[in-house]
Amino acid sequence: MKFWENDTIAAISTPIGESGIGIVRISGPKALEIAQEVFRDKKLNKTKIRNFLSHSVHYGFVINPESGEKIDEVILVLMKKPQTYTREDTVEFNCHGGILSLRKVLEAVINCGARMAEPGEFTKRAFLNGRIDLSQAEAVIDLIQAKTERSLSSSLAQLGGNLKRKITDLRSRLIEISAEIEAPMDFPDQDIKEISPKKVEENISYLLKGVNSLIETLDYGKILKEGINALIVGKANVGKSSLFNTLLRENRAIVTHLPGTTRDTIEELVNIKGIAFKIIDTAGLKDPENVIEKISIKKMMKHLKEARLILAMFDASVPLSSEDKEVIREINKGKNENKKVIVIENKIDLGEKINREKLFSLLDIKDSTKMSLKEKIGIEELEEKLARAATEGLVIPENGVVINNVRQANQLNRAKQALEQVSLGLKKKITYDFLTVDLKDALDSLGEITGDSISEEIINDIFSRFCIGK
Ligand SMILES: Nc1nc2c(ncn2[C@@H]2O[C@H](COP(=O)(O)OP(=O)(O)O)[C@@H](O)[C@H]2O)c(=O)[nH]1
Ligand SMILES: [Mg+2]
Repeated sequence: MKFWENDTIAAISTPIGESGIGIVRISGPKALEIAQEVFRDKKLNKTKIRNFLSHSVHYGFVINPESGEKIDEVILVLMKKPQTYTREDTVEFNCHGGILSLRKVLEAVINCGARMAEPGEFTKRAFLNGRIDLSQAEAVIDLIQAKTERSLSSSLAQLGGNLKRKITDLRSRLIEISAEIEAPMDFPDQDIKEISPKKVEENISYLLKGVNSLIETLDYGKILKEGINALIVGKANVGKSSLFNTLLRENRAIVTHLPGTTRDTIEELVNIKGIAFKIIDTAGLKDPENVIEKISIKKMMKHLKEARLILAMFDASVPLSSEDKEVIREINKGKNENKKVIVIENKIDLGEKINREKLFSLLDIKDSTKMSLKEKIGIEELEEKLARAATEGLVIPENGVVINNVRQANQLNRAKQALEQVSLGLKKKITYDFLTVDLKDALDSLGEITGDSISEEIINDIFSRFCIGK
């Protein structure tokens, strides 16, 4: 894809398959002309589309302009620039959603001079035409892929420009300070007063604070975007699969039958309190290799490494067994500050014979969730604990500005390092002209987040992750 193309593009913008309607979208300087070639009104007459009001809809047909044969009955949606997604003239044909008719409509449009759009090319045009910045364009992908309410509202906020505004604020502060530093050097004869190191230092620390507060939101942003792994562990028959099924039933499964990362697990993505959790259960006794329970516990524990959350289940109705102790040993082995363990005492409907003090001291915990999956006790409490554990210790910004991708994080870290260099330089009292390189570097890195300073390859890389027709 070339950096800048001013031709007219077209694509099927709805999923391929049978559906109520399907949309073929055309954008570019010739969108109206091309649409006119293939569109006929209800009496099959050619109409002057340019005379239609912008943002109006029209009933008619798409025909093959060579043969005159009808392809589909459609609603034409006309949107003249600049108030469109791409800021170019845009026409959308709402067709009957059959695969073949959509392809034929697209083909007719292509034959009349449009080019097949590359993935994300409509959104790329919105960016190149200045309607949105790069952080907003990235929010479009996140919005499409959002699986929970929280990730949806976070990407909507970014699409609304909250990250863009924050970055723009930091950049303009940087530009101001650079100008004040450079002016006396650029115009030595004009007797411009040099800015005091104290004032530079104040500005740099303001900027560092701003950059750091964004970097801190990455962990939360990633959880919103990618979800968090929660592994259920416990001895045989303690109720692991029952818990897995209960969590699925009570909460919408986001993706059914997520392929397990290994053959010995089943995993489902569920939405609990607005956060996506990948709940992992060991496949259990259906797998002949797992019949011997000792092996099963070992296999389960193999997954301890990758899980951020462990749901450790014990049977409250019987004393702790040697198997329980093996589970506890494995959990303790894998413990670290990034891992959280939620302890569940299941089957309380059958009485409580478990030695709770012993359990708490072996695991070094102060609290557990008493549960009966049979009587539906403790499930809401567990869900609240899950949501709390997922976000505990993370910075959840009040203003909603969250970064969630590595590209943005890398640029912020680069800006941070450059600003720290400036700060160091001030302490060492080096001359101002040495600071300007680092100031420029900080400015460029922030500019890459919004797309103000960015290379063609990076832009192409970002938009290639989109789907066709967006
Ligand atoms: N009484 C009672 N039985 C339960 C409870 N939770 C699970 N069970 C039963 O315990 C048995 C084993 O459950 P399962 O979920 O397959 O355990 P897993 O081997 O850990 O996956 C099943 O018969 C369940 O119906 C509970 O809270 N109370
Ligand atoms: Mg099971």
